[in-house]
Amino acid sequence: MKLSRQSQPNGRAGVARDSGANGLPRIILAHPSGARVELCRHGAHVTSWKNARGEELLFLSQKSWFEPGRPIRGGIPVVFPQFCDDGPLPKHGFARTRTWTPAATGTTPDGETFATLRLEADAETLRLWPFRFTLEYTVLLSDRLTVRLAVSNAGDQPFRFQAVFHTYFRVGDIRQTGVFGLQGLEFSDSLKAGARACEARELVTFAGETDRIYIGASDALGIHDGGRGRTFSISKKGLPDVVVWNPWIDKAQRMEDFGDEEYQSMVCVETGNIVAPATLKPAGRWEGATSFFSEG
Ligand code: TA6
Repeated sequence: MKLSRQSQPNGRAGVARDSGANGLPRIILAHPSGARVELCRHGAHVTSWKNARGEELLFLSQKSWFEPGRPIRGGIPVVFPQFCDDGPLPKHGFARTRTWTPAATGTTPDGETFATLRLEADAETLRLWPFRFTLEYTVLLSDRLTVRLAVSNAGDQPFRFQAVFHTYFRVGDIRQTGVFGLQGLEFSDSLKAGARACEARELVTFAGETDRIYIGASDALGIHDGGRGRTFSISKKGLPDVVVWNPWIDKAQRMEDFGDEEYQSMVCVETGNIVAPATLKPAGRWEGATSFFSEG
């Protein structure tokens, strides 16, 4: 598919390509509103989303790796075809450590600046996971940020997969942060071997390590960032489950690519199909999308 190159007219809008950390190839999306996204071909990883005031809305660890074969810590990791250790593959699957190919860039009829990256099965992935897949990941920027993943089965065998946008939001102070839209949901507590419980709170707040998979969440949820007086609205489609994660003090200290104090300025609110993996027949196609909007 021809890659449409678009200069950045008046330096404010369009798509450009450059090299980011460690020389990794990157795509820059700039919207006329002044919003800006950085998208690394390594892992098709959104590493930065800035609002029109130039404020960074995503968390990216100061100690993140930017090297082949290792995941970037922060931004929006693309988790496919396996969530966490929920199977025999490397944790969170292989999509986040592969180099993706630019497939298309430009502006949509609705005025969003976008880039589409593609990943196809190859000898290495087939050794790990014996299925022929094609992924098309599209990042769209306007006054909001939308990420959309299309999974196609290019082989002759059905396959099951999990897909998650493992989004790291930047917050002023985790102790003044709460996630809303989860009240009444059943969740699996990853800190208690997946024990199930029901979320009683209107606002999920943090006073320690938190690692929960909320099952069958509504398509509208969000985060109150009290430290910055900001609210993130999150809307999702085709992704029933929501993971809420903060490593807190001890786990932060155990993570080599994460600063000891960085747990205070991030929260992961992840959207995906986890508890009930999707099954795709030959020639089948699946889509999941999430949009983020930040106020304040
Ligand atoms: O999505 C939550 C989680 O599964 C946590 O258990 C934690 O391990 C996090 O993902 C980060 O995983 P990673 O492999 O990127 O270190």
